[in-house]
Amino acid sequence: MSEISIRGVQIIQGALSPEAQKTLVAALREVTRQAPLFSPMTPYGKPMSVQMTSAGRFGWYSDRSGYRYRDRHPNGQAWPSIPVGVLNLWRQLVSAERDPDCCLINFYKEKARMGMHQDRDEADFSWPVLSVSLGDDALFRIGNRTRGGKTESIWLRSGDVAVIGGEARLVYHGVDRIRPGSSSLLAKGGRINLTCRVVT
Ligand SMILES: O=C(O)CCC(=O)C(=O)O
Ligand SMILES: [Mn+2]
Repeated sequence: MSEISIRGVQIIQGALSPEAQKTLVAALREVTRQAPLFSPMTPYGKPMSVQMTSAGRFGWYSDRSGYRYRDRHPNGQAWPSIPVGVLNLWRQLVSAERDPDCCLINFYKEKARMGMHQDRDEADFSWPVLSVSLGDDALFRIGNRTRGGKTESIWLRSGDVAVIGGEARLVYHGVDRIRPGSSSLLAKGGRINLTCRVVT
């Protein structure tokens, strides 16, 4: 385990052991069984390349009406609970006082990417965002608190965890690409990212 900070984003490399990663993936399979992955539409009318679902009180959602949180999956059911392994990470690395309201589950197939954006659909930016990487490596880009300017990139690997809080809470960030086949954690390949946030 080693820790680095890039533009205030704290990255804990190797935070999850291979065993812990496997346990988490099994729990996530149960979440996606109840709340299947879907490809949200951007407000601009293009489907995202990343597939998503959520666990927790709220799930992140997007369509023609914009980005927001909803209390149910598009199938009409409440979101499943956040797996305890994720809650434990949050309690260790972010807060033992309050659990996250949302654990967004992003799934990247080989060509998926995520454009530069801020996480800003939450009510209180004093709460950090916790981000967990599982499966194939991802080239994560970190920019500034306003769009544009110089950026720095880092390859996030399976088991790495990032805490995006404090001065870094509103930095632009995105995923340029994944490195297909770089991990054997997921039988069919790809990358899972978990993004936990306090919403209200
Ligand atoms: O996949 C990642 O590492 C980042 C995901 C992200 O930024 C988000 O879901 O807001
Ligand atoms: Mn984000």
